[in-house]
Amino acid sequence: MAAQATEDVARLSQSIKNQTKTVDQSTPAINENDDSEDANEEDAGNQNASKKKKKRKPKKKKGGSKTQTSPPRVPVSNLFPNGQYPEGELCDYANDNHFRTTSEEKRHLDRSNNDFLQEYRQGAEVHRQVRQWAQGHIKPGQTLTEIAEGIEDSVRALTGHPGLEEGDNIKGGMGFPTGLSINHCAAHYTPNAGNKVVLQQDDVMKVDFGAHINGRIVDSAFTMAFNPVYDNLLAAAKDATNTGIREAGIDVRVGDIGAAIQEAMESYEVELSGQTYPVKSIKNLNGHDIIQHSIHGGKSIPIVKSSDQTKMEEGEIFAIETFGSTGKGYVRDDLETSHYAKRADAPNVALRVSSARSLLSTITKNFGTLPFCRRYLDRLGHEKYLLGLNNLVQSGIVEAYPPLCDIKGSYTAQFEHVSPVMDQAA
Ligand code: HZT
Ligand code: MN
Ligand code: MN
Repeated sequence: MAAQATEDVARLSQSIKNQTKTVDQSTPAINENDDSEDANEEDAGNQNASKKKKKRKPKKKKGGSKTQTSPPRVPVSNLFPNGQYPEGELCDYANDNHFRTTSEEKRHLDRSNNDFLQEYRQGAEVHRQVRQWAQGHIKPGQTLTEIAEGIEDSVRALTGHPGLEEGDNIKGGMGFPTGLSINHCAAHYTPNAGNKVVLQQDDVMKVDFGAHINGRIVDSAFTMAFNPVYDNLLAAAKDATNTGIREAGIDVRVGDIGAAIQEAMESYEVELSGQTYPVKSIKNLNGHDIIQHSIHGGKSIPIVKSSDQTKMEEGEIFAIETFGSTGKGYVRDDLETSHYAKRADAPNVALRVSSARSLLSTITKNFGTLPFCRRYLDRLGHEKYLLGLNNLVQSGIVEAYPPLCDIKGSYTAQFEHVSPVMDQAA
């Protein structure tokens, strides 16, 4: 498989100079950390695989390990002691008329943006290391619960925020619940307590998780399949997402990005048991901008042709995500809800249900407006909270995000990366 653009937040060092388009290539001068997709997974995975047997193996040096463990447990801040995280992959915009500011103004912007860029780069490094471990270790036969907990324990360890002390999860940790959506389900499925679902050999699973540092959410997803019959479906969504990243840029209309994404996506077809299916862009799923502590800033990036004239603006951060489907190309709410988030514009209403009041206090202290799931309430020790939670949803304080599924029997694939839109010409 060719190297793909997989840097999460990768485009943090985007230059808009007239260079060739480099979404699928690393650019050695700028990008020293191309994760070259799955190429590193064996290394990443096997490092400590035989830890228990090889007792005579040389001990780690004093002063902390400089390599990641498997499963990942070493905070990335230990691996990058000088705080300089990789800048990620450079990607030139498809168009080149994006110079907005003078060099002097740019230097000022670079400095004032530096903290937030550093936080994004740290979150991206956490995502990259956890993703590489997950890609090498997720296998059919595992339960969704163990897969989700494996990812979440890793993200929390690598951010250095276990998230059990009050307020710790606001400083860093999971940016939103680990989506593990299978087959016709495209998004927002994660197991609730007691879920016994086991990943199957012929499943197509979207793994969508977020790492955040100080509310800067790295939102990135990939799709796993163990049967090569789905290769074209995955390739379609990967191509479509990379196309979206290439098209993104200052003053670009989001409707035009949607058209380019759809064209890439729908140039693929998949053959399953002798039947040929055109790959469709799921027309009611979108990419989105991200603002601090909010997974959705208010702008959406369509993945089909659209007349939406909204423009991307300099300094905005976008999650470019695309979904391909062999079904209707349209999702609806289905199955039990697991994902929730306190609304940024939550009304200040008097709550008559006492369990709703105590739950809201927990949500506010531990998640703020970051999305959470029922398992995250369980691990904080909350019990029998469903009535209270539903009351918060009914009161308009908390928003429920039910799983989004196409028709039964269909298959969906997703890829997603964060793409800052910045004029950072050095
Ligand atoms: C909502 C709740 C979550 C944002 C996109 C998404 C996963 O579909 C505007 C456009 C996590 C994320 C979100 F718990 N959603 N990205 N990754 N889901 S969205 C959306 O609700 S809002 C798309
Ligand atoms: Mn996502
Ligand atoms: Mn997203």
